[in-house]
Amino acid sequence: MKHKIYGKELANMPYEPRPAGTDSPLWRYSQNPIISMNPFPNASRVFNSAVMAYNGEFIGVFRADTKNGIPFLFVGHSKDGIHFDFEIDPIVFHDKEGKPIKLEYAYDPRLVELEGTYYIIFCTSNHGPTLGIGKTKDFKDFELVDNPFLPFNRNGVLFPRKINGEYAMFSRPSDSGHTQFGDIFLSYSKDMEYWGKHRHVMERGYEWWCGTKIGAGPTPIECDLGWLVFFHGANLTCSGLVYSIGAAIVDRDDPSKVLHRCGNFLLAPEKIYETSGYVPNVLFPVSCLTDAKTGRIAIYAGGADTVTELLFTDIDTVIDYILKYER
Ligand code: BMA
Repeated sequence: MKHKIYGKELANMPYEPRPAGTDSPLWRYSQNPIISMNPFPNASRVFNSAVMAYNGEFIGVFRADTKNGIPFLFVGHSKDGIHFDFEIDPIVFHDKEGKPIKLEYAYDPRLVELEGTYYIIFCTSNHGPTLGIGKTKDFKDFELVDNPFLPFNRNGVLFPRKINGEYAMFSRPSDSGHTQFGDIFLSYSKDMEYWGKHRHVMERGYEWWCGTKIGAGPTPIECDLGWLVFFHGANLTCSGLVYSIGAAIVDRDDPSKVLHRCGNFLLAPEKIYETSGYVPNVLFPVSCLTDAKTGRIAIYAGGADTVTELLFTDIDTVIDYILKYER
């Protein structure tokens, strides 16, 4: 390996080598999609969901659009990171005093362990879409932080460790609807409740494929060059937005500094489960697993707002590609 992932080993993560005949920097699992429509009672579609290693196995917080169309978050368990058993009741968060909170909706969760607590960052409503921060120690009891961000905001991605002593979070300020603009920003917090020191990180419109908006995806991966950041980029076409996957490397001590940004997308919707579905032409990366020993990376992504799929790469392949097509 030329490059190094700074993180834990994860020998049992799902992985397949790049198939012959492709030079794509990301490749799809041969058995995709891993979660198809109607996977459990009251869930019509599970997509844009987050998975992490947990107690030698895997756990996920899943966005399921329920049978009345409203998205909520559900826990799922897996031995192999591919086949999941879902809990059929949605996560119910409570406030600091233990009082249950009734959310209007919850979607696009990101999941990260930090100092022994598991944080779920997702989109929920506080008089319009904005970021919710949930926390749990055991995936049974879930507390919600008291309205950390103003509306309108989405795509909150928490860094997996403090940076210069503070929590750091990417987000994408937006509007109340299907936002047709959006850059990635960085915010800091000393206590996970009050966020500030906002910095602009990356703009849309760098290239056509991400001309309308961009938003951070999986938890940033710490590597020898800095933080490897996968993100989605959307481009407005005559038949709506097309969502592809991009990547960049930002500075380890100041993630608002972009060191390398790939001009090309890494993967765009091509397969039928990405180009056809509830919302066609959406490939939306949300979480990843990494193995520091081999440099392997697995990405969980939503396909067409309908299914969940797995993609693979490795640290050398992805960094070589970013540097080759750096803009
Ligand atoms: C975004 C979010 C995502 C969704 C995408 C495409 O605004 O709502 O959940 O995957 O649109 O519909």
